[in-house]
Amino acid sequence: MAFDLSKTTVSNPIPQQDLSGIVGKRFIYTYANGWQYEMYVKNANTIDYRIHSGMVGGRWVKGQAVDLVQLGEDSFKVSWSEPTGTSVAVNVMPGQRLLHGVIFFPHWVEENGSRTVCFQNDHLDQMHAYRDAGPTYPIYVVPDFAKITWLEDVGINDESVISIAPGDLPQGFSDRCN
Ligand code: FER
Repeated sequence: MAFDLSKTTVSNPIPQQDLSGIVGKRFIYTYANGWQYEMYVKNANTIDYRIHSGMVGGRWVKGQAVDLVQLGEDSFKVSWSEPTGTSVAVNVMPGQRLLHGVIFFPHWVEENGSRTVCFQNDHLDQMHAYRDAGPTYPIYVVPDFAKITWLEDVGINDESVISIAPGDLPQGFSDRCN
């Protein structure tokens, strides 16, 4: 059945949810500004990701808690706040191979992005310390569309999908298109 937004009401504004079009998927995408990212939607509440290029290229993260909702038949929204204080909201349209992200960087990341370039899970206390030291403001807002160049269903909760640093992948890994 087609996605049905018509049944929402003031007292029940939440449309029918079917996350099967995004949960268990790995996708690689390049923003209009040239930054290349990879996201694995490990389950309905968790992503793993790698940043292949851009302002904080080389950064990678496992087990980031996210909010994930369906907005339309081919439209999903993933939102979260990082231990660094960076917040992200990504709209994903897998069927259209299209994505729109808005990244909200604290000022300290804009000034010293390389501090966040690591396997974050091994440096959570340090990231929290940087976050709390700031400065937070002004927030650097980066809104951009991206083209999804790779999309595959790899299944849920597979710790091997994102398990090595972006720089340790085989040559050309992120440049493959399908
Ligand atoms: C994305 C944009 C930004 C994304 C992750 C980030 C996995 C994370 C940014 C950061 O913490 O520096 O599309 O997808």
